[in-house]
Amino acid sequence: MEFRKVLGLTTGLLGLLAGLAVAEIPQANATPGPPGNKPGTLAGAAAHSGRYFGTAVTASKLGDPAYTTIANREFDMVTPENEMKLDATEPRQGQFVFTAADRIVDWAVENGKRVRGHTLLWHAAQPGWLQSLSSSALRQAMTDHINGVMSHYKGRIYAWDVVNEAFADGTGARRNSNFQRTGDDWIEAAFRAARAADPAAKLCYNDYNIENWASAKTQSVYAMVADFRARGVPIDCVGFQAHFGSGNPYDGSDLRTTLRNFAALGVDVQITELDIQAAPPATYAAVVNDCLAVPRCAGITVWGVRDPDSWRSGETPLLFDGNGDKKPAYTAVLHALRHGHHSHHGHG
Ligand code: 9MR
Repeated sequence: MEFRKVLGLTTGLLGLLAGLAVAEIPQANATPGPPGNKPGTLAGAAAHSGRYFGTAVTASKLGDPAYTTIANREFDMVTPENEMKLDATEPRQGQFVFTAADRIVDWAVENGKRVRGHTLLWHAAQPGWLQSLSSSALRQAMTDHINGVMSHYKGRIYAWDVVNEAFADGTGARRNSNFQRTGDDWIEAAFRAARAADPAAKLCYNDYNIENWASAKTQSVYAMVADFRARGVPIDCVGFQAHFGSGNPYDGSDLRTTLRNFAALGVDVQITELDIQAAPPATYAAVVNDCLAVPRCAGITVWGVRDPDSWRSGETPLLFDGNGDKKPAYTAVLHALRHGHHSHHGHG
């Protein structure tokens, strides 16, 4: 964000202070949610315990006032749904394109929101040139990609999903991907490069189907994070996507156990892509309560605003319907955020 842009978009002393903070203090992106948080909103209710409440945002919908009205009112954290993926940001090797991602980041900052960067290295959504590389050329391209994207957004991202979905379902082995074929140490190399590129950003490992403690995949990710912590590989957070439904049922208090156990390793935990098949209010409330119960659970992000915005729209898994009206799940989440037994999330 340009300093001048901050001045232009805010008024008076507050704007000046915000501009100075962004210009001079690298940790400025770690300030709490916007002062505009209203009590009757998800972000406002979450802020009471020091947490954020976020949503995935699509750049192409930022011109739709029905969409932006809800997104702006209810959420104080934003994740670009696709615009920061490898195919979007580096469509040709060494030629970075940030147009769509910048639209989202600018919108977020203009509206007092923080941003989760998603994602630097993922087996999916890769441009063709990257898929055709291997061994040391691929490893170099991975590092170059991290440096290119993170330096563009330096100081403006609350947390990066440095590596996304690197483990296989079922066995808990590493997922077989071009990245994995460059050697087991690709994940730690990515985290080290990321720390150097933007020391102010929290660095997360993000995955799905790691909500249930007993699953082999969860155990493998846990072992990796424990190993990273023990060896000083820089990692600050673990993102639990939490795409729940018949394929990945929400299982009672199990998510809370998982969040607690990961937090005990000394990392923040975050719910990063929450959606639940048919949006049962009780399950949504239970997920919120699981996060509230764990002091190091920093916040919750839902994966889209209205049901038709969802990647699995047929399952109507979100908090707002196609008319933009609040669903019963919304009311359950808001109630849990306001009245649940919550621990306070400290700023780590
Ligand atoms: O919701 C995203 C969808 O629009 C994209 O087509 C898809 C492929 O890039 O990715 C979806 O988001 C995924 C996220 O990036 C990682 N976790 C699983 C999400 C749902 O598939």
